[in-house]
Amino acid sequence: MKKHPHPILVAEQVPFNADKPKSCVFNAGVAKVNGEYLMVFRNDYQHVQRAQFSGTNLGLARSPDGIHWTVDPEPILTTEIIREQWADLFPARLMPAEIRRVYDPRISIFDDEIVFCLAMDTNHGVVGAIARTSDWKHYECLSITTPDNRNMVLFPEKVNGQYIRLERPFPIYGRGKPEAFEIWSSRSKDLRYWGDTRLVLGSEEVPYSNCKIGPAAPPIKTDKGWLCTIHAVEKVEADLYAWHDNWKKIYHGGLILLDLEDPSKVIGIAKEPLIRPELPHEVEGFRGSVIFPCGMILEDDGEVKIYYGSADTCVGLATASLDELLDMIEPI
Ligand code: BMA
Repeated sequence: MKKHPHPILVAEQVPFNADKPKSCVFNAGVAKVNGEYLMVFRNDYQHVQRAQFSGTNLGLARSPDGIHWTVDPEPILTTEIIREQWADLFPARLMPAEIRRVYDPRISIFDDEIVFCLAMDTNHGVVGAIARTSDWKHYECLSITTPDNRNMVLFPEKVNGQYIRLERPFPIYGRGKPEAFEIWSSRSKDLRYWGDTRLVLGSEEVPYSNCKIGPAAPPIKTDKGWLCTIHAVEKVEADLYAWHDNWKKIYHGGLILLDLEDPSKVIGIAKEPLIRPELPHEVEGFRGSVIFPCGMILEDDGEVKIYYGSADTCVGLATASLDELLDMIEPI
């Protein structure tokens, strides 16, 4: 993988929340539509100077080449917008406070419409949401999961007549080990009703993870299978660089290959991390040593662009040829 030495999106490029004591842009979904690159990124900001962030927006950036980005003047999605447009998802007596924030968008294009997967924090748990928009103003909620679930990504096309998603529930009861969450998949005929849920990959099968893993960017189709990025967490003893105390998790980007006909079946895995935190902007930030891919584009010439949240602070870009990535895969 070849990394761009500097982040390709930083908070200083964002026209909103620039006045806040801290503002971060990271975990961005990316799609290419009629030659233009679109990025929906997460923007966490503080109202006042203190350790924790107090608000999260989603912003939209556009680029002619996937490298140089211009950010739209206003956020496209805020907690307030979602509280207003999705009020009927929750009992009226609990709204609007029930929805606390939406974040970590992964975007897909179906029939010229943008379909997002989002994580949504509510007072009754974290849910995965799937939403559709055609104007960046109105967001139709197609489905939400039960808690606790997030990191959902959609496959770019139906497989055997069904939409497929990867997801990462995080159950805390009923298992021998704490905080070891894994990747599951579900299918749907219409993006609304999901079922046929299967366990895809256990965290213990990923050599560079000792706790949790999750789906990263929407997969791309290759002759050999569905190429999927994951994030994989390695807990360490020592404190890592962060803007708060007690940060002890390294997030690596990883790669797996899923069966073309049955994408709930893993057929290969890269035994080494695909993207490790190494560069200054990857190891130092709000949470240092975090690589969190949410976007992947296959170009016509076979180059693959992988966009990742870097240290929960900015957006990084790594590139490789498709052949290079497939060569990393070993049968599981
Ligand atoms: C995960 C998610 C991500 C975040 C990562 C590192 O659990 O919350 O949004 O980037 O932790 O903080």
